[in-house]
Amino acid sequence: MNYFLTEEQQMIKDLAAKIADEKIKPVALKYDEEGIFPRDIVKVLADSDLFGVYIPEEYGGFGGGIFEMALVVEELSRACGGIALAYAGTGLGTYPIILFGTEEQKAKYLPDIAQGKKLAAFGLTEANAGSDAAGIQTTAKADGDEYILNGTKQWITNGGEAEVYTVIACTDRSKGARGFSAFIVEKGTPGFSFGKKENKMGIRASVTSELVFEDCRIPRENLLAREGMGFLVAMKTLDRTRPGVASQALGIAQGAFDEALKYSGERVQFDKPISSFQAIQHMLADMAIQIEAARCLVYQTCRHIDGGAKSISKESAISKVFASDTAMKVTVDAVQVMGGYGYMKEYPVEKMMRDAKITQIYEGTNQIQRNVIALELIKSQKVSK
Ligand code: COS
Repeated sequence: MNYFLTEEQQMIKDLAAKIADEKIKPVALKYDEEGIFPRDIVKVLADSDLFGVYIPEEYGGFGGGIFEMALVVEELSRACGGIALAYAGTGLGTYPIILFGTEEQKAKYLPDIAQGKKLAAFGLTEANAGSDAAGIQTTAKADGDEYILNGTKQWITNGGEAEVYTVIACTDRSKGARGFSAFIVEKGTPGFSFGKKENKMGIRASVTSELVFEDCRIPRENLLAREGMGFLVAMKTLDRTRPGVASQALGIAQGAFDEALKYSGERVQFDKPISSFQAIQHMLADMAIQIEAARCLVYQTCRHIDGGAKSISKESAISKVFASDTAMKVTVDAVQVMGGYGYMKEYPVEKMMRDAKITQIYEGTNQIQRNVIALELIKSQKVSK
């Protein structure tokens, strides 16, 4: 399908694809097996100016949007969904600053992120606040011209590796969802440390850690937006980054499909390549149908958001659900097409199947996405009455 990308978008996609094929594919299995954070790949992405594609030009970026970010994430994820996360997790941590940062905050943080000198991370989730994001316990107490943060964030992508963290904390418990605030916290701030590093099923080249705040003092100027707007900062960020998860899922699905298709032409059984059997042909066709449908949806959702559409929560959730469910199905089928070999760690589809699972879970489980979609549908019906 020709998606009629602009010349710049095609260039970005091709560049990311080249890095995926030449630099990521050769190390993907090793980094997964050994849980190696891909500092070398981060450097290649930085040297190629890919970190800046979604950052405004005045802060050293390319001036693109969600779509440009998604194109990079898709291509990198085709080779490794875990390695791609150093990049995608930075996007998640950076968007609160792009959306809500003051001139000073943007000027201070975005240029280094655009150049890939600093990675970012987003701290919302806690041990008892996953789907129920409003259940967070981390507090930020105003004290003169500072805030004092206390609490622990859990399962934070890029935790420990990133230099810039956007963190949601409670400033007034009595106000419910309007009692949260968002802050920028820099690595190295006294009272800010990193706890448990998780041992995961998939995306093992990505680091997932706890963020621990113990009387961590940050200057008042690190408050993003206004006090009480933290939940909104989180929700508006996730509305824009869920298509990023969708593109990660899309890339993983494409990577698994490519492997299965290639294998089906090489593997001979009953004196014929298995691609000559209709049972395999139909599986391949179904995989291709789902991937193309997911790509149409993800690309159009990105264009919808970048085009300035007002209502984006439902569309963003739809693309995340569809693409991640597709990734899960396609990777399972890729393993099936490749049979015993597909199940072995020497072949990449086993890893892709493990990597795919998280896309149905993080940045809001697919059940939460369905809540978002259903609530929007019901709301729109009430408005039209
Ligand atoms: N954009 C703007 N405002 C939003 C919003 C959005 N997408 N979603 C919610 N809000 C607002 C609501 O309008 C409401 O505002 P008012 O107080 O003015 O009425 C407020 O935020 C609270 O919303 P709501 O009552 O719907 O909040 P809930 O606690 O019921 O939670 C869900 C809503 C489930 C959608 C939210 O908790 C969520 O997204 N959970 C998943 C979190 C997640 O993605 N975690 C992964 C972390 S990053 S890996």
